[in-house]
Amino acid sequence: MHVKKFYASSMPEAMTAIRAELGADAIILQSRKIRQPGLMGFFKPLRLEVTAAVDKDLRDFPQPTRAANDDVRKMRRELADLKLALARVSKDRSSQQLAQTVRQQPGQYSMPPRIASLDGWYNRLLEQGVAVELAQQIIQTVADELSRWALDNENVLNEHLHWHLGRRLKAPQPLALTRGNPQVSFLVGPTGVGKTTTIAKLAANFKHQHKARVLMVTADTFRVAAIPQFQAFGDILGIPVEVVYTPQDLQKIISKNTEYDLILVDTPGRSQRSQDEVSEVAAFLSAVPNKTVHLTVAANTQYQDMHQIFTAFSTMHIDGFIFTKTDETSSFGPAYSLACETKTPLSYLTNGQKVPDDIEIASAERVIDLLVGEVPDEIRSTRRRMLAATNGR
Ligand SMILES: Nc1nc2c(ncn2[C@@H]2O[C@H](COP(=O)(O)OP(=O)(O)OP(=O)(O)O)[C@@H](O)[C@H]2O)c(=O)[nH]1
Ligand SMILES: [Mg+2]
Repeated sequence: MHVKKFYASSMPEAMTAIRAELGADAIILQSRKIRQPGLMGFFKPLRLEVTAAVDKDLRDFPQPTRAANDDVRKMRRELADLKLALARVSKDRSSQQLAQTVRQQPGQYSMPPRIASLDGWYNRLLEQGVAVELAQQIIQTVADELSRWALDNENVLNEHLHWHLGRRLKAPQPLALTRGNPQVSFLVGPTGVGKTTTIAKLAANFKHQHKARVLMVTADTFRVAAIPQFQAFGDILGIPVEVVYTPQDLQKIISKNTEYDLILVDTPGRSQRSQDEVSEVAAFLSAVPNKTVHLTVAANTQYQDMHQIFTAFSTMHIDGFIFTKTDETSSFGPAYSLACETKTPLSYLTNGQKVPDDIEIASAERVIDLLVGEVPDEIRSTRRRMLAATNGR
């Protein structure tokens, strides 16, 4: 058994040093925050002291022991059984409904009581609608990385889980301006999810906060009243508006409006079930070589439907997601799962009908809040440092 203390400013930094020095089998025995030595240490930020150990045979080390052995193997088996049982219940239910089933049939699922803390987290993720397989992976990874002591320590476990939830997300890709070179940005997605409203929110924010010259273009000439709605947003916001009927129209509008910083292109809502309809939108995108494309999905959509939407629209290159209507659901798991599984950045969240206020960049912190609820200040500040160290969010 080789035991060593590591000092770092964050858990990811400590983990990197531990993995480099002790290897992938190292486990964390303990972690605590300590003040830096000397008089001036009082004024400096707290350091993290992490005790880690590595040994091929941990049986000689009675307490704390690695949680990732028998318990976890048993847990893995039970999770696999659970997955099979759930799959049998109904193939087309959302994972949120599946979580409901878990609660209704507790006999089908019993985590070993010795890792009840993980059991609680696992159920919480399922209740939020996180996909079963993803929830299993998250819990499994945490179980593998933390010692028994850490798993029983609520704060350490919570911090670690929050960090894991955040590090699975790609960094958001909000629109970025290059002066003198108009950025053309499309919003695509199913009907009624809030594409036009989100375009208006983005346009107003870029105009007022970034002093950008913004042009709004709509290719939605299908829906009755779509053009007057678009025109009304333009008038209220004082932003010029163009309507295009064909991909060639769009090409012309873009090449003659080079003085703008941002050209936001609205597209007609298309059903993911109709590949023809989606292809019509794709034809508008093909007319513009340099562009960004955001797939707009309502956060209250069922998980299976979200997957279908992503599959149908992934014939276009999707740069990021915009999840709308977060105010209309208390389960953010399907949206979180889709972003993780498709490895696609989650760029914006919208949480209401108000233009321009109800939109924000999807920071990992905000996403985790939506997923697991608001957290105490202490966890929030540690989490912010850990996430910043991981992916600069
Ligand atoms: N609660 C809530 N409603 C929203 C949000 N975003 C948009 N809406 C509302 O959703 C409805 C549809 O919004 P639109 O912007 O017209 O949706 P769309 O995707 O452009 O619709 P189509 O063009 O018909 O495909 C409107 O009533 C919006 O006010 C949101 O974040 N929260
Ligand atoms: Mg619209």
